[in-house]
Amino acid sequence: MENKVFNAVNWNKPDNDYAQVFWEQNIKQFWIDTEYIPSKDMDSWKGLSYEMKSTYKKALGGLTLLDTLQSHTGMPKIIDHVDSLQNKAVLSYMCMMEAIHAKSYSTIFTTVASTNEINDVFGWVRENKYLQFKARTIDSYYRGVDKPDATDEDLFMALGASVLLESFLFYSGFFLPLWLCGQGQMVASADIIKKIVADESIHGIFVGLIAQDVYKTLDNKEEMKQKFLSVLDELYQNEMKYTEEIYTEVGLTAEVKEYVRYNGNKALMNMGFEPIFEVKQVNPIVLNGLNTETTQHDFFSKKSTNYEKALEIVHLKDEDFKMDMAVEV
Ligand code: MN3
Ligand code: MN3
Repeated sequence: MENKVFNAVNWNKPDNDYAQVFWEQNIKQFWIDTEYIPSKDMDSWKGLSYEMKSTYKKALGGLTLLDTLQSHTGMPKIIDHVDSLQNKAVLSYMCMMEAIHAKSYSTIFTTVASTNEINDVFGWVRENKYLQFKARTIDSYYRGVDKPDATDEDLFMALGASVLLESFLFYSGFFLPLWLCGQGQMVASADIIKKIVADESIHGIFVGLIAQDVYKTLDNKEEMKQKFLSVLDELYQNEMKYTEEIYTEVGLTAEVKEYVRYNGNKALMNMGFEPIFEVKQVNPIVLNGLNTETTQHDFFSKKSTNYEKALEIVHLKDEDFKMDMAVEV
């Protein structure tokens, strides 16, 4: 066995000019699903049409699949193959949040849907060919880094796939809760969704920066860029069909497709590439759903104002409980 040397992560010496900033921003954004109260949405849920409920459940089911894949495979594979120990630490934190994301949809489901309905959604996820295509495609690039002869090109494609998942593939699903929230419906559940959107926003930027670092070292940049663009195109075609399948019955297909293209351009920018999709206008109700005063999702913005956790923890000691019983007479 070779004598491999193991390094300890040293945060006193920056690995790059962004890991520290992303570490801090990620921690500022920490949240857990159980601190939200989606049961406030019960009346709103009852007021939705059968078709709208059906689309909502499918949208959340699809999102659950993507966050499951990201927490179990995407982040761990990337963590194992990037060089910087500080980047690995940031990714590990993000990985934990992916598990919270994946769980949080269940927190919404369990409030609004019956056990049978929930089982139907998870069954639908397993059988939906477009969702399975998304997962299979992204997963194949994640697993590419584990080949015995894997190169930096494989790492670049895994990072690129991750950016596509974070910055592009989620948005056909995010559209509906944001659109409903923009009109005052399902608002409490949307607070959870908006926390996820805010997290995915920094995940896409961070993984994009690592991808750009790897890209700089490649000899065949143009070839790899084209390879990335062809994966994007393949997934884009699939997103169009997925969108038609789940949104036609509620008449939102055109708007969702536009939102998908808008986010496709964001994914490209996160990779350091030029936007390629023509976007006329994103449905203002969706942007309204994102931009209520309760939540900010812009990078480096503060924590949302509707959720404040204590960031400074003071550990209590036994002495703290010894009250001074001396009474002045
Ligand atoms: Mn996530
Ligand atoms: Mn993510």
